[in-house]
Amino acid sequence: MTAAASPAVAQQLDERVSAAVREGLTARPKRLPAWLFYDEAGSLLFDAITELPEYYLTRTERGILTAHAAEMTAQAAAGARLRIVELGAGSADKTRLLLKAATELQGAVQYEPVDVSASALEAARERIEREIKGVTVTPRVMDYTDGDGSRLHLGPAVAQERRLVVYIGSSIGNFEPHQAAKLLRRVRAGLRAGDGFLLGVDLAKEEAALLAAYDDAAGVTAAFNRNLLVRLNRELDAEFAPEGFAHCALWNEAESRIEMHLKSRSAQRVHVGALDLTVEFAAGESIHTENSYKYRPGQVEALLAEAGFRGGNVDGCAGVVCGVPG
Ligand code: AVJ
Repeated sequence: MTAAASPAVAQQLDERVSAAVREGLTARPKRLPAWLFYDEAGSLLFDAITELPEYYLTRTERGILTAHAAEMTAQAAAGARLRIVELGAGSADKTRLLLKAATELQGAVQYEPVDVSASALEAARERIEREIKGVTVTPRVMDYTDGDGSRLHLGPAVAQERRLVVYIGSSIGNFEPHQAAKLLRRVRAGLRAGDGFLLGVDLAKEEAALLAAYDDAAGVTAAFNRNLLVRLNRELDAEFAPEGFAHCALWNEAESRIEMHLKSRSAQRVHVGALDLTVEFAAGESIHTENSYKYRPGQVEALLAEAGFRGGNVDGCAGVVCGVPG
């Protein structure tokens, strides 16, 4: 069963999409927010990206979790009972490694995935409860990026329990550094002494490897990028010709980020019906659709320390488990 979004939730999303598209396409340079990628088709395209030979992120993170899930959960539990909360859980595919380790450690575990997609959460709950004995899933539909500077609501703090908040997949890479810092502070404010945080980030590496990961030979990332335009055509009655825009991925060394753009192949005018808006493009003009920040060694640790965590790096890799000082 897939949980359909309630009409009220669907309408809120429509309004959020309209506002973001109007703002982004009237800005100079033009931009669209990366969260717009994830409609149904976009989520499937992203799943396909994670299996591409060039997209090293998912494979690398799965490797780290496979090697260290037992160590990570034991360290986070520190002898107490562990409860796992995951931000932006999506399909929760890699989290299964942690849940398995937690059930091996303590027999049973409570798992609270948080995501904006009710249908993704429901599918994850069904699959996890069926496949991993001992896991009780209580999904929460919430936009964890919402809420200016306030404490992140992480569900009940239960006496004698420690929470491990999991934020993996390099999702934090989509945030500007100051936004990332703010999110970490909000997570910290939602935790108590002794709780833990597991963060998966991608590090800067050789440019060729980065570019290949965001411009794969099979063209899946290009389709993922252009799907934005397909989505605007469907949801906002826009008249984009997706092939009239080139997929473009570039490495911005100064900002340490991969950027994705959709570059107009010609001078053109595109009408967006639902917004009563006509957007003009010069030949070669682009819409900036994503930033994916790649951290430098030491940067995440510094960000975490500033947010009030004390850290332990796992295996010198991209995974960081840290605790709240008690
Ligand atoms: C889901 C944000 C981690 O930045 O690598 C994949 C999204 N964009 N290919 C990333 C993405 C293009 C991805 N994150």
